[in-house]
Amino acid sequence: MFVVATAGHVDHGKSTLVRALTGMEPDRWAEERRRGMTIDLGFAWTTLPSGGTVAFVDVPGHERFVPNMLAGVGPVPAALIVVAADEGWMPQSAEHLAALDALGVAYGLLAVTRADLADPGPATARARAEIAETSLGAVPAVAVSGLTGAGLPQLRAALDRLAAQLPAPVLDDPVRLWVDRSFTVRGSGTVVTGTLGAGRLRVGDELELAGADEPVRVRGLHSLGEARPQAAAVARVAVNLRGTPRDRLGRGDALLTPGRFHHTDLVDVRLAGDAAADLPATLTLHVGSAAVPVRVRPLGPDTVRLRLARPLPLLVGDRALLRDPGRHHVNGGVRVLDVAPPPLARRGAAAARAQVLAELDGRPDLAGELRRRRLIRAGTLIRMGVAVPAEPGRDRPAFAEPVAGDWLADPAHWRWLGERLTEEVARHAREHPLEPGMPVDALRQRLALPDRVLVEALVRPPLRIHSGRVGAASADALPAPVALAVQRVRAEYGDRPFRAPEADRLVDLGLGPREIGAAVRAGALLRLADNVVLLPDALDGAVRVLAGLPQPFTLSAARQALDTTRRVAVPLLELLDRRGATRRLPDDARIVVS
Ligand SMILES: Nc1nc2c(ncn2[C@@H]2O[C@H](COP(=O)(O)OP(=O)(O)O)[C@@H](O)[C@H]2O)c(=O)[nH]1
Ligand SMILES: [Mg+2]
Repeated sequence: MFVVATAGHVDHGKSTLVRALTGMEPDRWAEERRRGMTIDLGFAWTTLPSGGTVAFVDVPGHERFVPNMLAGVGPVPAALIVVAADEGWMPQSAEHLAALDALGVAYGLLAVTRADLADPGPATARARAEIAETSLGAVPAVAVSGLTGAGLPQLRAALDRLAAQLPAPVLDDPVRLWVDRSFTVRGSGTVVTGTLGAGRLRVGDELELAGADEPVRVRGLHSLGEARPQAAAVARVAVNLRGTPRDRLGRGDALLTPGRFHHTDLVDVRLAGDAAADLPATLTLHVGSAAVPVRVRPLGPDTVRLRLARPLPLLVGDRALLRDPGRHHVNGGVRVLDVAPPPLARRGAAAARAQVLAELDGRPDLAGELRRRRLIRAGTLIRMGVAVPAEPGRDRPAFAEPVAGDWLADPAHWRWLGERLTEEVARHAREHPLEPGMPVDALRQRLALPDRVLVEALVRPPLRIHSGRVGAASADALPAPVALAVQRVRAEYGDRPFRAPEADRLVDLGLGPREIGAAVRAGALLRLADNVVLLPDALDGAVRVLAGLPQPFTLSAARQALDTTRRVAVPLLELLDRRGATRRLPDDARIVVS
């Protein structure tokens, strides 16, 4: 289905045109029919020559009802702009076009109506020139008469061509259905309607409703007047909700895929339109079908912070518009840059923030978010509209690998935290020499980390966690028999550090695979291969010895210098290669990397 919203000045023939195209009555209210004027949104649909369906959201043109118009066009990506041949370009032609431009609507069509009353040429030329200046660019124009039916076949064909241009909807995206109407159907309960722009809905789905504690359940779905088990974007849908009172929701609310949206009453945005400094302190933010009063705080020349009167489920990159209801003025389009911006408490924070915002363009950017937020859960980012590759693999860069649980960290910040942790543990050991390490929770507070699992993930050998404390792993911390065995290795091999105990000597010492494993985890032994272990300080010693050799050196030269056997020398050099201390050359000789 292809959904298009009408736009244009009052009495220019929008509703007449929708009626002529669909045979349906877009003016639903008795008052609208009595006054011959659209007040609220109307809905109608028809089949196009291609066999596809077009659904119209017919909007009111009168200046008093611009907020209703905005609720209709907000979620719809294409517009049918209507201008009367006999009246030409009028104030709400301009205001509606400014709104479409502010929302970044890029697909449209011009219908010059009432062509039976006047030459459509001048109105067409003026309207096309105005539209060309906006996000819609050059649009096709068709002269029509809703009265005589002239031009309607051409308009249908043009609608078909427009439908073919629209990008395919993303069916895997979460649902955010902005409610444009809600009513009660006897025997069924509450029904809401909206334009489903992405994702799918099925009968039985649970959805989130802002402000409701419980999820709401889809009891029935209608699209184009028929009951359906499911609906896929793009579609006009009517959703029957189980057990949700009618007064719980209305226009401007949104039904959401649970857990996928961040409700926010504070956003930083970029403006296209009036300069930030020229905006009044209070305006109305229109996004989706919602209209919410906002307080405006200018930050940069074209960036502002908006405090919303009620929270909305907004995502980075969302488009919205700011309007001054008193002046009938669309102040401009808004691109959401940040839906969870930092507080601006310190002196100079606003200026610093303006600099950060100057770099943002509203395209979700995972690396940038991590750099700015340093540490954040993947789920939190996803709820802000920042995609995080879920599966390890080709598409997931290293910085998108969780450091613990679903926590992501900026790599530089994570390294810095690791260093801080080591310092704190060392300091604690100096101040409390008799304690067996620093409590994990004290470290968590010291490093201001939001979750214990982060502390645990930062602990690396030679540090380790034991009984809720982080301390230096030492032979003392090992089970007594293992500690004793390691001490004997040290006694026997301390003066020939590159000689590894033979397998039967290990057995004599009581060092089986499990004991060796414990000693290695504690950092008391270094395992080169099965049954080949050295004392942990051997690595640095080996690099010093090898650096003293003429470079490059052969395996045999290394073995002799280290006074050891191939059994040790081969895996030892391979380990040094892996750690980047030595490099193997094509001819199998090596050099020490300084
Ligand atoms: N002669 C003529 N009158 C029209 C045409 N389209 C609309 N009208 C009349 O113009 C008035 C306003 O039309 P309407 O569709 O309600 O305008 P809207 O406010 O843009 O929805 C009505 O009296 C219509 O009958 C047309 O193509 N030719
Ligand atoms: Mg109308």
